[in-house]
Amino acid sequence: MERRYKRKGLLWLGSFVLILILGFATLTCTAGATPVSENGALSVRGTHIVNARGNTFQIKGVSTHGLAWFPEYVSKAAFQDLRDNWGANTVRLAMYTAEYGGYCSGGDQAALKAKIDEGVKAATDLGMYVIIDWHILNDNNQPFGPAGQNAAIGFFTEMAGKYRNHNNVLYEICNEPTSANGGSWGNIKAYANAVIGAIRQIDGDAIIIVGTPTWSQDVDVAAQSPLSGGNLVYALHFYAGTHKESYRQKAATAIQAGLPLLVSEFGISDASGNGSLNTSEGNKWISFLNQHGIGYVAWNLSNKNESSALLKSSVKKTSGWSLSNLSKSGKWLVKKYGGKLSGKAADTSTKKKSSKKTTTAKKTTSKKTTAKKTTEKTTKKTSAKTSSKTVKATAKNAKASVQVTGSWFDGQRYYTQYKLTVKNKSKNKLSGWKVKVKFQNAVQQSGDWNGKYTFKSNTIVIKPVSYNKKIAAKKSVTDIGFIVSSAVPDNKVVSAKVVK
Ligand code: IDC
Repeated sequence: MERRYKRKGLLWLGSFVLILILGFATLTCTAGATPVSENGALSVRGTHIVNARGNTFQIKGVSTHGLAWFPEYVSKAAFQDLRDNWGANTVRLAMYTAEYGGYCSGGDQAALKAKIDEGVKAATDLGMYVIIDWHILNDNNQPFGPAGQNAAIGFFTEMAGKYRNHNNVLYEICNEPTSANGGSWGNIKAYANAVIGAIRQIDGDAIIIVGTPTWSQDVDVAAQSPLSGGNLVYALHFYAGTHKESYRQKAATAIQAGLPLLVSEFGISDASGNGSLNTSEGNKWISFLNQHGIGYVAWNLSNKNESSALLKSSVKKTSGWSLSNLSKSGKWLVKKYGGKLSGKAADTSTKKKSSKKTTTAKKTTSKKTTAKKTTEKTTKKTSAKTSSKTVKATAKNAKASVQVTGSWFDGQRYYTQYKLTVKNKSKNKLSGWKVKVKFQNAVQQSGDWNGKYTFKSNTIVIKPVSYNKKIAAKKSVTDIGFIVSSAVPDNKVVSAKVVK
């Protein structure tokens, strides 16, 4: 008898455990559904990107900043936040070809490719789509000329070889063609045919994103004479602070002509990536794109001190962000993407708690005031070191220095990329600055960022932009850079000085 009972008991226990296991497996399967597991390989049909079942699939992505610039945000933990808390299904890996350790301007190519591998692996593990972006911009080293084209073919041949069996990798072959970098539609087409040809020999069906003239705005021009071949989409970029209705009109014209578009980069700042945000134009853009089933990817995942950065500049965390860690752009984006962080339920619960929070907050503020007082005291004590005076920058109180960060030859001219640092040596705050850089021989402007530049024969005068104008005592501004070209090799900098 006893034995029998025992056996029966064991049987019951066994079935119970089995049910538990099965139940858990179904649960984890649903919980484990990812954008890629649900949609499979993407392709292009008509003016839409579609999933494996042929239904319109809207990319909702986040772009990294430059991979050499902010490599710390390329990780599984960060991308998982984008997927689970921000509502993104795609990551774009932006690899500059010229600026800041660019792939074609002396940047560490092996390190850049290792970053891409890391990014693709993270996205693949998370079931997210990933765009490998050849981020041409201010490069006057002719990205559409023979040297640029060969570099792109070499790069994408390698990428396609590695990722041909991935169903989640997209290739973006030229971020933003401009007249300055030689990107007329004719030149882009010739380049695209060559680069696409190279990719297609290895990977027959991955989606390829092709940039369009004038910083990927003239999709209407591309629509008049599209490329042949399947699974191609054309890049449309906008920054809502600058690009409004007339640019949506261009998009509408292109769509009407049957051109498939993807907004592989956008922001709600102005076109510089900085300045005030225009959320109402941003909202108009998103509803326009939703209406047409067009996907979009937001610029940029970093804490850079610029309004298009999606994280607050004070936030040092590289993943595990709360809503309060996000910049205004970031908060707006998460709301648009319907991410968990902006969830309505979460909102109401915080509202209920908020009255409590304010009172505690008040208490902490009063504590803070005492803290402030003590800091004030200490600052007074140390005031011999720094002062609250604001003065103009002179050669005496500030120092300018330039550093070569890359150089190359395009077959005709010699290009050099520089980084400029302006250091405030004094104990006073500087209200502004102006730097003169003198070369041995004449230079031509080929690219610049984060400053206002005047080029004249062999000198460049550089003035700040709004956010790097003031320099606190003993501090420096960095992150300013430019590219010059010379007719002769080895054109050295004679002097870099702070001038009045
Ligand atoms: C900007 C970055 C900025 C960096 C600059 C370099 O936001 O931090 O100093 O590039 O030139 C684009 C480009 C994108 C730009 C962005 C904002 O694709 O690289 O990033 N933008 O200017 N096209 C339109 C705007």
